[in-house]
Amino acid sequence: MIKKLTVLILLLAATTGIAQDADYKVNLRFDRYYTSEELNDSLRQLNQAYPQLTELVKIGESYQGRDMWVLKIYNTETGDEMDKPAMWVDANIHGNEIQGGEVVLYIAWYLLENYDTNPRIREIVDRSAFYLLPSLNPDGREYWLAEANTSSTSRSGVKPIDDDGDGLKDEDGPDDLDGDGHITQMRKKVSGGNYKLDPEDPRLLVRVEPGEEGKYDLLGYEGIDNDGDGRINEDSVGGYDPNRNWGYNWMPNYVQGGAGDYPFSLPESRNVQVFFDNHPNIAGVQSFHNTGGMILRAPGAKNLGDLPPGDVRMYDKLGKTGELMLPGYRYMIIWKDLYTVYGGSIAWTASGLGIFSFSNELNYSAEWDMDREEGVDYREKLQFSDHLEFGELYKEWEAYDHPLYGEIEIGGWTKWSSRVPPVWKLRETCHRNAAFVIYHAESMPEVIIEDVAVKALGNDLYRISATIKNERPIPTRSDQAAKHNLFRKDFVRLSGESLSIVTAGTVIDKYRNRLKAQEHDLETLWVPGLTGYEMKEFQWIVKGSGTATIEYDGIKVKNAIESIELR
Ligand SMILES: [Ca+2]
Ligand SMILES: [Ca+2]
Ligand SMILES: [Ca+2]
Ligand SMILES: [Ca+2]
Ligand SMILES: [Zn+2]
Repeated sequence: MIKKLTVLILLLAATTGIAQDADYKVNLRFDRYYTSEELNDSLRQLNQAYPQLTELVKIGESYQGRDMWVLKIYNTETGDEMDKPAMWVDANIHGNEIQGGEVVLYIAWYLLENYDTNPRIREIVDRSAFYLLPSLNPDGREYWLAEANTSSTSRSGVKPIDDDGDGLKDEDGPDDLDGDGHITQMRKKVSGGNYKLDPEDPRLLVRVEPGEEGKYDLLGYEGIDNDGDGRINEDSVGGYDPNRNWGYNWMPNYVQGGAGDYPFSLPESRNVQVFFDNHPNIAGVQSFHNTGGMILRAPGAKNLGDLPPGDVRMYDKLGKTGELMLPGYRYMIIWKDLYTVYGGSIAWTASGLGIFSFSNELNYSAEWDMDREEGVDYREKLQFSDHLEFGELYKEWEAYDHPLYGEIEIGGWTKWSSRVPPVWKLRETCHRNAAFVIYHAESMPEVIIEDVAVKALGNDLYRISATIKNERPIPTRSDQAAKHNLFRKDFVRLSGESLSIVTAGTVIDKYRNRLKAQEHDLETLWVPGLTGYEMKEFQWIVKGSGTATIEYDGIKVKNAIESIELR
C-alpha cells in the first residue's frame, strides 16, 4: 500500500504543478491575521493581479459603514457566469471567529495562483464560479481585533442593543482594568470560596470537592460597574447573534435569543440575502465558524424535520470525506449533535433555498483540544502556552485594587488562548479547509448530452433520441428543492428552424422503448432534476428538416447543448 502511494505521489508530481513562492503574483501570508480593511485590500490585490479571472463586487456596507466586498472568481471565456454552478463561501459572521476570514482569502489566493499550473484547479475555475466573502461581520472582526476581549467576546456585531432593559445601550461592558489588551478574569482570596489553587499548577484554579474548604472566589470577567446599577458588565457592545437573523425557521428573541427584530433585519445578513436573490446559480455553500472541529449540516432545529433522505446521503458522502481531509473534525447535524439554532444562515441556504450547505467549525488545532470527549486539559494547555507560545496564552495573576471588590487579582487565559489558532498553525487550517471547499465545488453538478441519434421514419418524420447525464455526485436539484418547489425544475428543449414536434417524452423503459410522453408544450420537457451520476434518455418524434438542437437547462448547472442533422 505504501509503495503504491509513493508511486502515485511521484506521478502527480511529474504531471502537475503546485505553485511555489517564486511563482506567486500576489504574496499573501497565512501566518498572520488580517484586519477587515486588510482583507479587502488583499481581495483588491488578487483582483488586480488576475483581472481575467476575478471580479470584485461591493454587496453593501456593514452597520458601521465598512464595505462588504465579494470576490468573484470565474472565467468568462468558458461561459456565462450566471450559467455556471457557483460556490458561495463566507466566514466570521461571529465577530470573534476570525480565522475563517483567512481561510476564505486562502481559497481565493490558492485557486488563482495555481490556475496556470494545476489542471484540476483550472478545471474547477473554468467550469464553475466562486463567490467569496471573507468577513460577514467586518465590524465585529475589527472590534475583536482592536479592543480588549476574551476569546469568546464578542460574537455579536456592534449595533447597540439594550441587553438589560434599563433604557441604555451598551453602557456596561467588560473593562481592561490592567490595560494589557485582554479581558481576563478576576479572583479574590476568601475563606469558604468555591475554588482552590491547583496542587499541580498553582496558576490554575480548580473547584473544591464537596466538604472541602475553598480559598478563592472567581468574580467573572475583568470589569467595573460603569453605570452604577450594582451589576458588573451587564450590557456590552452589541448583544445579538448575527447567525440567528436569517429567513428560515426564524424565531423571535424570546424564543431564540439574539435573533434581531425580524429576519434579515441586520444590514450584513440583508446584503448577503440580496446577493443570493441575484445569484440563483449558487449551488454550494460553506460558512466558516469556530470552534471545535465540526463539519455541520442543517437542519438547525428539529421542528421542521430533517432534509430528505436522498439529500442526506449526499451530505453523508461529502461530510465523511471531509472527516478524512480534516483530521479531528466530525461530521454532525446542528440541532442534534451541537445545539438548536433557529434562523441560522446555512439552515436558510440548505433547508430554505435547497442548496447543499456546510458550516465548518474550525478547529483550534492545538494538542489539548483534539479530543473533545475528554474536555480541555488546562494543565496541558498551560504547558503549551509556556513552551510553545512563550507565555502569550496566559496572564499571570496580579494584584488589583477594585472599587467594589477591594483587593483582588486579575489574570488567566488571554484573548488568543482558544478558538483562534496560533499563527504558526494557521496555514494548515487554511489549506485543509480550502481543499474541502474545492472538493465540495468539484462535486457540484455537470450535465452532458451524449448518444444523440436520429432515425428517419419516412414522410419527413424523424425519431430523435438523446441521453443526458449528470457527471458529478451532487444532483442538479436537491430533493429539498424538489419537495418544496424551492426553484424551478430543469428542462430539455428541442428546437429547429424547420421542424415541428409530434411527440416528446422521457424514456422510462429503454429495453421496451416505453416513453412517458408530455402532452402540452412539447418544446420544453420538464425534468425534476438529475441526481448524482444519473442518466436519463429522451425521445422526440419530429416532422421537418434541417438541424435539431437539444439543450438541457437547469438553474444550478451549466446548460448543455448538442445539435444533429435530420437525415
Ligand atoms: Ca442597558
Ligand atoms: Ca486585561
Ligand atoms: Ca452595571
Ligand atoms: Ca463594566
Ligand atoms: Zn460561530
